[in-house]
Amino acid sequence: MPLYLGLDSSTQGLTAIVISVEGEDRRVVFESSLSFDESLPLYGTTHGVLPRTDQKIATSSPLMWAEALDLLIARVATSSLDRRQIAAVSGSAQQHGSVYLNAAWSQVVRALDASRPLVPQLRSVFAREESPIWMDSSTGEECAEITASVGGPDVLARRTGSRAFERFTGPQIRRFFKRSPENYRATARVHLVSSFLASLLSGTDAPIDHGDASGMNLMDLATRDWWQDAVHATAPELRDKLANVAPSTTVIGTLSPYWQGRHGLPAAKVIAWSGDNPCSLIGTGLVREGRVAVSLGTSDTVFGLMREPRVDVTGTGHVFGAPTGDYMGLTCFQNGSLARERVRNELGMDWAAFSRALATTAPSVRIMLPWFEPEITPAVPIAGVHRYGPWDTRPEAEVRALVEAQMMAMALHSRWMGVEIDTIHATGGAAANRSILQTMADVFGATVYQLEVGQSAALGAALRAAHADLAAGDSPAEWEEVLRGFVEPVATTRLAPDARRHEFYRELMRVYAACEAHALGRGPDPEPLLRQLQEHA
Ligand code: XUL
Repeated sequence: MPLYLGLDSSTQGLTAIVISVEGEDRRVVFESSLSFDESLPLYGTTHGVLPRTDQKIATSSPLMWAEALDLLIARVATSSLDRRQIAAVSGSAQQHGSVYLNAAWSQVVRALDASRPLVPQLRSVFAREESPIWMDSSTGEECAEITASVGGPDVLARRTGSRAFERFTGPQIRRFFKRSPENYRATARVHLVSSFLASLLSGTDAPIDHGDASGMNLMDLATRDWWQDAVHATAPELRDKLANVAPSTTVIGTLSPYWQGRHGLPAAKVIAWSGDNPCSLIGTGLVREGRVAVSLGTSDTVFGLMREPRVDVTGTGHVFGAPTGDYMGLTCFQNGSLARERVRNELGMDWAAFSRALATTAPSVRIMLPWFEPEITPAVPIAGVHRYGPWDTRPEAEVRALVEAQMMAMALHSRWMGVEIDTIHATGGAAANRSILQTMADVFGATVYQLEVGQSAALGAALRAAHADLAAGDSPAEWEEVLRGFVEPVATTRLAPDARRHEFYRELMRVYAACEAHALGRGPDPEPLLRQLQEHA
């Protein structure tokens, strides 16, 4: 019975899911996660991020990601699974983060020695010890330079799927080139987190898949290849330092002798890795246009499949390649679970009390802009929480204001996708919290479902492995067939919107938009609007 392994290297940890996809016996047979902070404390990360001296800079350790892979694969190999049945492996990783490797890399990765752990063998391959990750917002200057060089934000958005974003890999590479020209010169290969880990598994210099490549401001969405103008605008001689791009379904090789010799795994196929959001698209079952998923993780994201790339020229969202060969629209918010956790901690609550706070309060006319960290959507370079309206200082009111703000921001800033949202598949850690999901249903005016498997990125990676393995054999299967039984929304978890509350939120969202504009210096004082709504309510 073939087994498929999906890995997800997220901001805060690494997860493995193994599925069995045999006839009607379709289930998750293994699931395990580790937290970087807890399992690998020597690296000194907090929530997976290295100590920060500047709120705009966020980096992590590629060596730590590699060590986590070694640790978790050991867990898979020593579990009660029949590991010889693993037929294919794929993965998911936090998007945009980049790994800078020197000339020794390609040889070292090909010749990893199974008698020694991974980490000491990799110490000498980095041209940069730290990897900038998606939370980094330090490249405003580089974004402007790249944008100007290619002919403006609209051109960049139409060609690559996004205007220049600080966390995208192109601007990050440019900053590295400008700040550390020597180390940039010593860089033979720039990988994404996804293609770096895929390289380690396959013992090759893996390609970057279309899904993750479209988070770089470097790939042409139409040709699905590097776009020369953007590559030139980013840094000199960059083309040679970039791996090839390839469809997400590409079989890039087999598990290298290292994994076979050290952990007793078979020569399973390694399928190109992708970003966590493209993998979650599969893991939430969104292989047709129409529905969206909301992922409540370290970042909160709203995404859905698109048949044709409808690029957002207003500059809020992104169009990425989808693992199905279609496209996906996505809007990303930085103040996701860490903001929820922070408010919960400050109020001295546990998650049960946090949920109770939501369940026992009613919406009212006040607005919080929850920018505890610099925000991606809308672009907020300097962190700062703003409050409008008569402030209610009760802890439960603070919780409600935060969650309502997050949901209103998501509803407002996903309108560009042009999808009438009536059904949402909720995923990510906080999707376990039904009070948060009820607020989501009320704000969006949509029915919200939870999914059987919460770890949608790792599940999506495992399902991609299954799909690619079947496609490479005698019995290729449609995506729907591969997904069947894993991703259907669970009917009993259905949360319907409260019509009266939704009516209220539609009004409140107009006020929210006005508060956002005001806080960003782009609109008048929203107090009259707030008062008007109060009188009306
Ligand atoms: C998406 C984004 C985040 C990361 C973190 O554009 O930046 O969702 O992928 O997981």
